[in-house]
Amino acid sequence: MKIGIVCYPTFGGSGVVATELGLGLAKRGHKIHFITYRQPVRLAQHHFHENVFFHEVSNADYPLFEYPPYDTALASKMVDVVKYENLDLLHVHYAIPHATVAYIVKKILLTEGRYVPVVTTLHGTDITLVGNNRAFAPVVEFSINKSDGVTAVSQSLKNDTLAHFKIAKDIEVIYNFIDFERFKKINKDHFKKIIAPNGEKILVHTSNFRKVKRVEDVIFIFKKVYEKIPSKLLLIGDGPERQHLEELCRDIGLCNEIRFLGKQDAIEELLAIADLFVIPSGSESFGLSALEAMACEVPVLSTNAGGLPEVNIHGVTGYLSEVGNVDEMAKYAIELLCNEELHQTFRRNALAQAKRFDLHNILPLYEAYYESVLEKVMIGY
Ligand code: GMT
Repeated sequence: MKIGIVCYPTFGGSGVVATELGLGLAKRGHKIHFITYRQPVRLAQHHFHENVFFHEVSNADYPLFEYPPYDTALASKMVDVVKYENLDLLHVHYAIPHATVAYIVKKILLTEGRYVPVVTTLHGTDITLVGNNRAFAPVVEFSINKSDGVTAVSQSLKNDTLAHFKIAKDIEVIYNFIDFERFKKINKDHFKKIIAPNGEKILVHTSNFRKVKRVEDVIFIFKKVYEKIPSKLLLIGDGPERQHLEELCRDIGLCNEIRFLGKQDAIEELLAIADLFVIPSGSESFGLSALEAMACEVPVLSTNAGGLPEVNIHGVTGYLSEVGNVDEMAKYAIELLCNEELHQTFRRNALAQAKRFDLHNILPLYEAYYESVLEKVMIGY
């Protein structure tokens, strides 16, 4: 198949999923055309592949435009690529604005007698935080309904979508996935010695440091753990909350125990030395970062928000608590980190659970879904 993938090229989960999906499909023989404003992060990290193409959307600037019209530039590029690369299907990731732009593209191509089916994948904040906002809601609802196929990355996100919007389409749940060739436990003992020279336990959090991630809670949980167990905290990623979080670490006197590592490409090397992954999000459609940790045999301390309970199993692969229940999360962390046998069991369980989301199991689901959408379009529904 010739597939156009539209996504955000940044470190965010939706861009990562879109890129890894495209690369996986390319290895299975499909021709994949990424269309976005910059080369996606995970694409830039990959070697050349003959089936992978990248089409950069360049935004026309003009003094009149206080906000350069990205949607228009993207639509034009999509029309161009569908026509000249003869694409069979467009798969857009993150509803805003991609599902809307895809609808316009479909309409433009129809004027030339060509129908390009559109699959939209909902990732999370496009529904739960941003999409639900009245400034976007009518357009998001309309665009989802106009897609030929709609997928959500968890059952919880599907339920949220149906609760927030009037959706006349079936939504297929296709979970996030993991590439075990990259995410696996590797030996990084030399690195562990640098971070935790006296054998301290290592807690890790990765995110985009937005409010919804509740990184403050990570720090408060860590403070309680540190009071009982010699430990270190690695905070990986960057975002709007970082300055405030650094100040918080100074205020509570834990600067030497908490390290801000910024954005990192080789997350798996950091997960290799982790004893516990902490994700206390207020909202989380799936929690790809938790899955990455589990694939590296790291148990997960999470909230029970959104799709997290579909990934992390309470008392088996980690623990789940109500959002904001820092005391309970710290208690669970201490219990686990003080019990070596339990910790080893959780490590094994985390890996076993992660295997359910193996890329090789999930890719065929997308392929089958594309086929079913194309078939429906052929027979006119
Ligand atoms: O806000 C983020 O976490 C980034 C966001 C994105 O769309 O880039 O991630 C969302 O999509 C990921 C991939 O499907 C999911 O694993 C994340 O759980 C989801 N984030 C939220 O729902 C907050």
